[in-house]
Amino acid sequence: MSTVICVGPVYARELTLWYDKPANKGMNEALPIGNGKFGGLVYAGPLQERVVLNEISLWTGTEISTDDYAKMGSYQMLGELIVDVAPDAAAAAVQNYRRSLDLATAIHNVTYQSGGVTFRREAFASHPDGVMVLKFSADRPGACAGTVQLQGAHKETTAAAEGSLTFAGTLENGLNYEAKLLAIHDGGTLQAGDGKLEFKNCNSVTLLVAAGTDYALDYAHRYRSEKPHAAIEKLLPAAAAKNYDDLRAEHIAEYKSWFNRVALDVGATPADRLALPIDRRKVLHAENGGDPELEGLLFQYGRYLMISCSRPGGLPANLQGLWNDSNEPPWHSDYHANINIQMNYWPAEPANLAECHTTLFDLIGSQLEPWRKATAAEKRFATASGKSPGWAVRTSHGINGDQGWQWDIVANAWYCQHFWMHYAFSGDKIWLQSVAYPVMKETCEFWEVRLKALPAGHLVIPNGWSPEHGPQEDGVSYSQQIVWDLFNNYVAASGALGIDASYREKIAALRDKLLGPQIGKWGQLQEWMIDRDDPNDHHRHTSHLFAVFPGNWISIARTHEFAAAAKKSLIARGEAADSDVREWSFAWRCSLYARLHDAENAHRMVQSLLANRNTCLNLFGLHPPMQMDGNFGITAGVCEMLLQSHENEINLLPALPKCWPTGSVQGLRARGGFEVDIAWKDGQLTRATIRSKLGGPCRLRSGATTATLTTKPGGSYPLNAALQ
Ligand code: FUC
Repeated sequence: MSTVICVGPVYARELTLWYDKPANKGMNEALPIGNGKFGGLVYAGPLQERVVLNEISLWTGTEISTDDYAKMGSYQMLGELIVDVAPDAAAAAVQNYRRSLDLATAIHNVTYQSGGVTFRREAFASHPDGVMVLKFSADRPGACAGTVQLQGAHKETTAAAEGSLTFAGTLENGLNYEAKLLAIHDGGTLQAGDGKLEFKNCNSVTLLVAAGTDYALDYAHRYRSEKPHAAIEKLLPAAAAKNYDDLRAEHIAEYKSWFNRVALDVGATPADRLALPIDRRKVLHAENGGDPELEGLLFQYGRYLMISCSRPGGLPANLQGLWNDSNEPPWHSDYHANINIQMNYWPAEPANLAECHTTLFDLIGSQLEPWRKATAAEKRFATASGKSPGWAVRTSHGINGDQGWQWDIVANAWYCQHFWMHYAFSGDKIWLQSVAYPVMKETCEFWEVRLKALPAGHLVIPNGWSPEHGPQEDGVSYSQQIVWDLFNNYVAASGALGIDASYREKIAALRDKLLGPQIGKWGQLQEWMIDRDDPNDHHRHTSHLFAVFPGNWISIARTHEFAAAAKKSLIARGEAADSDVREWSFAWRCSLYARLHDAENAHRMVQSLLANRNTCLNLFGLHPPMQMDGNFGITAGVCEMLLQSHENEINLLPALPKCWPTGSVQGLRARGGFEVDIAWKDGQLTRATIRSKLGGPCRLRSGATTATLTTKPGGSYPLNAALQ
């Protein structure tokens, strides 16, 4: 059975992660649900449902800029929901157990049989209703019984009242938070007592959970606003007034308005493979390939996770997205500015979730003031005039003006690339002028005063660091490339807006004097000004290849020699099993190979990400315990394999691997305000459709064939293999 399911206007293949065993190791095995701000990891034990609850703004920390990581804030766990079902029959035999997460509907399911009864549970996090919903039901009337507990992760006392459980608290930094559960039963009884709810002889029980904090993306009010109590007290009764089927239908419809924008089909998996649970398919595929639907699912998982943890008005996905089962998560589950947070947002524009990208801009905007202050106070940033214009950021930061560990001096410029990207895909000049441009210009002002001239006249960034590799010194390639990217994008931005012409000329001149990429003694792209790269160095970062991806200083078409050197470096960096190459490294390498038009190696990265070394049972990126950058990064990598638009043209299928001979993709976005559908057969483009949002010329490429379309705003242009 090769299932093709209808997901609205387009068709996609099977998109269900399913397992025949409950989750044991939480972060690695439980399945994530989320409405962008509030979500949970669902463990799905047959006789106990446990959901680790998370609220994306539950952070410790206050304004600080320090090298001492420990002093920075940390993302916290909110609490957990525990439902012991059939507590009197814990020993009852369970048969045909199955838990699953359907990416097409964002609904988690559990089914099993016990004592001749089929039990069923559904769970989802609704964005339109702002609540998590869990329904426990059975096919025999009156068969549902159990106890419900809601526990905070900070030693709160839970209050049980008629049909509800509540806990609330205040973190050390004054952040107030609250969570509340309402239980609605059909038939039977429901009683409160001893901090729990107990239900008996019910036909079904529906639990509604809401949570919030008084966090606001607002430095002027020191990141605080209204306490969450009133909002929770509004959300829960409003949701309780609806019936379950309506809550479910509204959730699915709203979720699909995001998810269905892109459909991908890279081939059918044989029926015997498809019939296996994901954990088996994952191992078989990583070893032998042959499961294209799993690769399609991995691509869509990145989109699912983004829709579930990064919604406009909220916070961006942190190192673990939204999901966290500890108050001391690795790296504080922070925003890591030397690759990780950027990688999280690589797929946002091409994979048609641009609105999710705004969470990153809002967070940066809300932190600029404390970052400016910290920059001005930092001795190493003082200039000859004594002033330090602009802002910089350390490698790790939180959401309360707190940042820890080393300055990543070019992260400000890398953040600006995201502002530019958002404009480049949408063409929204009002947003460019009001939001992006001021940040980009201020960042140029930081950089223009601190470049150092070499004797030959080239400009270098002083005292940089190739993350987290080698010495701190002048002219590190990572720094050169990222500042070049900033200047280049700034010049384009001010040109597009027709403003600041003389400053634009100044920045263009500085850009053109920056020391460029250099090719070293073994033909590699140098990581440093000094030709010291070791061909046996398999470090996880590929910072010196920024200019290939996500930058575009180096390209196959324009700078072939440098592209060849970059490929040498990339191959040498490798992915050796005994190296520290991580899940996110594979994702970055995927996009790099795609940009170098090396389809087979790009695909190898996709396949390798599914190896147990790189992904957990629940397909989260495995960087003990987990990290989500690899999930987002691989979605971006697949986009780059199928469509590239960084060279002022839309390149269709620039890195199509042999094992995806026939397929299609609908709804990818390209720079210039285009949306693109592509179909191919036997490795060759068969047709494409370009939808133009803004109008204007559209340059197209398919291999050596090129064409230019004249488009109108709102126009749709079907093309054949000859681009006609
Ligand atoms: C970067 C990486 C590490 C890890 C950390 C959170 O610094 O070098 O591998 O992903 O971020």
